[in-house]
Amino acid sequence: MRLTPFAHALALALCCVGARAQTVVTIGYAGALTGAQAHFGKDSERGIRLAMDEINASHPVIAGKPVKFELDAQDDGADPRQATTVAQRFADNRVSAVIGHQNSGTSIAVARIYAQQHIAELTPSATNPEFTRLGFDTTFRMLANDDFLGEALSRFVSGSLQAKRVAIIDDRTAYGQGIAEVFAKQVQASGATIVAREYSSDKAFDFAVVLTRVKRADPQVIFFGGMDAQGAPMLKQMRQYAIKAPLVGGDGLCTAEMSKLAGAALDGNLYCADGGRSLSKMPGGPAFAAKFRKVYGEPVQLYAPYAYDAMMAIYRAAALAGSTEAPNIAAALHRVTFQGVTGQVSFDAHGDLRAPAATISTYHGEKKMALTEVLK
Ligand code: ABU
Repeated sequence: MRLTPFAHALALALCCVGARAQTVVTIGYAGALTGAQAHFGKDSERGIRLAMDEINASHPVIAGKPVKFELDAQDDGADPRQATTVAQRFADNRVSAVIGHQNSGTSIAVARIYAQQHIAELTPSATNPEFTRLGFDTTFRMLANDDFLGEALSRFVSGSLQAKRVAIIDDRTAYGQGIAEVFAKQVQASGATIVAREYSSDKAFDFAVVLTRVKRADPQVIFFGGMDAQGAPMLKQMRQYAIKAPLVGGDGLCTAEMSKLAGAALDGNLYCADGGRSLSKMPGGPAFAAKFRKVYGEPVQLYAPYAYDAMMAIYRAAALAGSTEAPNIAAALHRVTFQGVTGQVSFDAHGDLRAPAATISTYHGEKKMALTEVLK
């Protein structure tokens, strides 16, 4: 049969559109995109988008088919109940993997929903050890957990700061309470005494009652398990009450935002631990920081490089599996190994990093300065 010139052109067009058609692969992301923790959530979302743009620009092909990755970013408000609604939506929409959730409380609350659907849940920021010990093979963490951070901090407090009298406050969240308990156990084992144990919440901004009691106990160090939105006003109020002890805490306090929130009270008065190497020492850190600033006009807060690596891990898992189906990606993530922006990415049987790191930093003026690095 001979085709008319028009039919020939149409057939050619249909053929080539078909050949170039891309399969859209949706990745879910969940974090706080509104509220006092939105700077964390936006930071991670931006890290994921940088990775996704790079992957899509390379015209990825999985199992012989061109694919395009798309992000479905949802606000879980750092709230376990809102996170459950988001997780159900991702499960119903059959996303190929989820990056998140941002917080330990939200990540733990939704882990079963993803496990039942065999959808991988890679958190770039939640550090409570329980998350990867729930018995699911779909939970993955891109940074050190609070067992590692709590131990690094207790060694620093007992060794470098030579503190013997320690006060501990936590915000009663899964993260704040968890890291405070690890720190308490470790620091006592190092010979220090806990002279005050106080509690607050992740909605509090006035710490007058707690700090009055802490001051009476005369600690050499105050440990706070919580986020920068509470840590910064706490630091300011410590100065108002003429408390000379420094504030010590985990990664939730170790952000770029901290210098904006705490202002002059920050200078030399905070020691905090990141769950990885400092940005300048990460293998891809300086290049990532420069690109991030160029694209977004702002510095990295904290978790963007881990979120970037989470997206790269998902892409590599899809390539390894030769599939974009969620269960195949989740299974292949256990075999992924690559040098990411943050360091070597490969997971142990629980889904924790095989080679985590921690960095203890302080702030001189507004500048974050790394003091001690701990590598596994
Ligand atoms: N890692 C501190 C911030 C997130 C969380 O674990 O809740």
